Amino acid sequence: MSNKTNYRFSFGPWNISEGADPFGPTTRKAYDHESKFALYRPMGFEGIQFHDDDVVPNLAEVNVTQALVKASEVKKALDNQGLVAEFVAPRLWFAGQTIDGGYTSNSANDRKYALDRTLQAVDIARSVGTKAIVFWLAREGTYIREAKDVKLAYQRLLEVVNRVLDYDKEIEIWIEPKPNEPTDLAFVPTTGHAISLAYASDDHKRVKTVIESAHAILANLDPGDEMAFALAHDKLGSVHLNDQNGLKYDQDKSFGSVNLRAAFNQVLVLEDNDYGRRGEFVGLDVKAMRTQSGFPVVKHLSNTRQIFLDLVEKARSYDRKRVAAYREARDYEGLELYTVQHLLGTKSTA
Ligand code: 3MF
Ligand code: MG
Repeated sequence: MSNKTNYRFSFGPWNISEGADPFGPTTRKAYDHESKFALYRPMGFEGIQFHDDDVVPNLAEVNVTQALVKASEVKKALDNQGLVAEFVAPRLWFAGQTIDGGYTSNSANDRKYALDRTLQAVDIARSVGTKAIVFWLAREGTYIREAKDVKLAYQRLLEVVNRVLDYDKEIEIWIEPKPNEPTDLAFVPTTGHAISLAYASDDHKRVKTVIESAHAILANLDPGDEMAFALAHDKLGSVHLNDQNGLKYDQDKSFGSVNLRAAFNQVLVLEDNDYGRRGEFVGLDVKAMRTQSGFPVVKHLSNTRQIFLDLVEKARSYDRKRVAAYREARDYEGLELYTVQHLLGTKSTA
């Protein structure tokens, strides 16, 4: 029997969306941004993942002081509802200054915009009550490889990491790797890249990763193995659980909905390594199907949480002694049948 962590769950407001995709408009009415906060506790969630402009929606139009006042107000609203901010991520993929990326843009002005906005995101994070900022390096990459000097780009990324660590001595940076989309070739495509950036930094203990299942699958890697690798370095800041049907666009499907066994193995890695005992969240990053109607549409979130908890039960009842015996005998065929039947809830007579 492994640990009995009571998992805490989080998701970002963008996970309640209107169904637009690159080929068609919205299919659902927008649900008021701040009203979303009231949906969290009743569904069993207590953490909110934020982009900087999810905290301060009109970020580009307000001055620095106004932004922090707004962030403190949001903090109070969260306190009142028993919620906490898990992290704040600077949204460096929307503004005109980030068309060619931020930290790795070929334009010095754009790079300055990205750094300034990131330092502001740190202040917003502290005001809303979290010490974690997430770098999802959306447009840090290229559409054609000749467009940027890649070695220089990695040096620029490291410089930004060090600037942020120096700017706030308590802040943690969690890098969320992704191999492609929106760019063709992304810098920091995998957990290994993120962790080597961490070790190259001035204070590696404050540089960790967020591992999103779908992002690992898009890199043709196993999400559970990526999580285990980060845990082996004590660098799993958070997870973004979801699922992905092969090497396509980023699908953000409900956790376990495509590959139940890979989902089980992710839960097993988290369970067996006491993930969550220091307050780490089980974060979700799931999108409802465009076909789904309702107001608000949240089943994909509650379903994913339930599937995770069901898999925790499966992980806790997985007979570790039996597993050890199969390993000892090197009977992996036997281990496979036991594992699959454990998931199916069936029992073989063989
Ligand atoms: C993109 C993502 C993002 C990040 C988010 C926080 C829209 O594939 O997964 O979600 O998770 O920006 O870093
Ligand atoms: Mg994500």
